[in-house]
Amino acid sequence: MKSFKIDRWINELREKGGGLFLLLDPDKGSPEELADRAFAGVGCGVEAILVGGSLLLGDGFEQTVREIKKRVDKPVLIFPGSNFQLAPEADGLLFLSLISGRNPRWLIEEHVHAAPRIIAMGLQCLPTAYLLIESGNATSVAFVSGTMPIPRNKPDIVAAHTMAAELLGMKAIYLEAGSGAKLPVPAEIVAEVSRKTNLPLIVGGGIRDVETARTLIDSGADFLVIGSAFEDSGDTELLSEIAKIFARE
Ligand code: 1GP
Repeated sequence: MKSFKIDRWINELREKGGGLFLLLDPDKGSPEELADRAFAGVGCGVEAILVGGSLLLGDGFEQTVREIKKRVDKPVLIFPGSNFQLAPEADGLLFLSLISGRNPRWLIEEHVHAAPRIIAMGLQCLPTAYLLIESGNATSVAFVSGTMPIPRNKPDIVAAHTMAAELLGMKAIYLEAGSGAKLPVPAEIVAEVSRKTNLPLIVGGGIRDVETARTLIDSGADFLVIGSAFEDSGDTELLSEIAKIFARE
């Protein structure tokens, strides 16, 4: 994928109707097992593999990205939980700034530590506004980042954040309920953000069934991210069914 350009790729995919991304946590299996899972995901129609997690306990991150790259022909993108999650073989990186929070570490500090290595590795970045939405349970990302998610019943507050992100020049929005969230991002929030901003809109956290996926897509999500549901069950049918929703003829 030498000619791969991450911002062009996501905008072209969005114009074609969006797509499903599969998130793999590098701590949840050996590099080979995760590569198998990525391969299965691509077989179900996922458009990209995201690799990352809030906490990285093992030391196999680079190896995991390398193994996945050997097995799939879709972009392998880093979804970094910290500046330690970098790998030169990745096709790109969601350069996340946790703008729903007020913790400088996740707004800019991790980025400062990562930037020289990102440039040295030649990794392409998609500057992404990352927002945590309250999801009915405590999630790793809220705990680890030490930030308070935005209340579920405040679409206007979420939209104001995403409007600011667009004015700041960010290139994508990720609305996050948190991995294993009890409740996914509310459809009303997705709809409000979709109305008020014009950036590729990624939604993830707590998506476990086709109906939820359909509602989020109908509300304006361009991309959905599934992690736990596939990690827990290996249910390829679920991934295929959700991937098919995007194939609007
Ligand atoms: C987490 O949005 C992703 O960052 C995916 O969440 O694991 O709940 O699918 P799940």
